[in-house]
Amino acid sequence: MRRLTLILPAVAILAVLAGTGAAQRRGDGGALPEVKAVLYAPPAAPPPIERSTAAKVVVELETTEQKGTLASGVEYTFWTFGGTVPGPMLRVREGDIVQIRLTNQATADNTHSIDLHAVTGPGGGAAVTQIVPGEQGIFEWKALNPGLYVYHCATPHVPIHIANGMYGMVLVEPAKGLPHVEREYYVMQGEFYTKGRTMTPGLQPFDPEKARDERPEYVVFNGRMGALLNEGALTARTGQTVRLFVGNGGPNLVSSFHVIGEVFDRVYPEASIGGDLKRNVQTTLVPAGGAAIVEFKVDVPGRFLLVDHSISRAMDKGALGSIVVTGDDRPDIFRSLSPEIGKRHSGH
Ligand SMILES: [Cu+2]
Repeated sequence: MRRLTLILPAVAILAVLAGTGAAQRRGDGGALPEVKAVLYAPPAAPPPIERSTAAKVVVELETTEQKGTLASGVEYTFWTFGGTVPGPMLRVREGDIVQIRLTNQATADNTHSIDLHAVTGPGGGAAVTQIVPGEQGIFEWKALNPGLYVYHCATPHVPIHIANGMYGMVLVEPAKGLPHVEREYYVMQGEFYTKGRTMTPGLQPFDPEKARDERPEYVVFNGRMGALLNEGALTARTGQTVRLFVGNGGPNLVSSFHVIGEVFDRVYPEASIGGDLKRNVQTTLVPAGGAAIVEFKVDVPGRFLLVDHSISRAMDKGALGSIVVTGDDRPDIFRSLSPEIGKRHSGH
């Protein structure tokens, strides 16, 4: 209950920010064909949009509070959009009207909301979606700027909501779409601040002091240690081009995103679409509350590790994923001349 007293003043501030003098004109979404967004669990990205005209895209999203696995033997009570960390990736087209229908699960204990960085409007939507358990908030926004954007809960105390897993991404495709690639995946980094040290077993509560000091026990891709390893690995075949939609929920750390044994052929820096691409990049920065889009052709079979190259996070705190590439060897591109050493080294 103590949390409620913290929430109320800030909600009042957000309500003021929303303003009442804004034009009450109806949006132009009414005339557009209506499309229901299909939500996919990460690391799946929704398929490219095939429409060549605008639509009204209706997104039904539920906030939840649920126990889950943070690492082997470690449990955590995640707060989520749609039951996953990160929440489902949304994909709309530049010019679309997007209707967000946000429902707060009736069994939850906390108010939640959504701030989408793609939104032009008060709080990115958070000013009009502070909803108590069992309530629904609905608003519409026009996707004016193409790009890949983070969304997150913006209910005070905001760091707790984000650190508990309340983030995801929305891709606003440019009107002409993105260039065709064979594989697309959705990867999002985030930190967890647990009372117990990394790998201390059992249900771990959130540690507000560690969050304040920006000292996470876990830094992970897609909500838990090992989410993208072993059976969770991303996959591709040699010769294919892979596009990763990479986000960083934070709440605090900047990611130095790198794929070991690959060079990004193209990077959309800070997930900007329409600006200059960077070419031949080894490591790209993904700010907290920001994103990047990276593309690389996989030429050589093997296991390639995704890391935050602030490397203690990768090796000690979980910021480690993988993409497994199958296909024929390419000795013209890579070959070992010391096969005995290659055999005994099973790491990256
Ligand atoms: Cu929340």
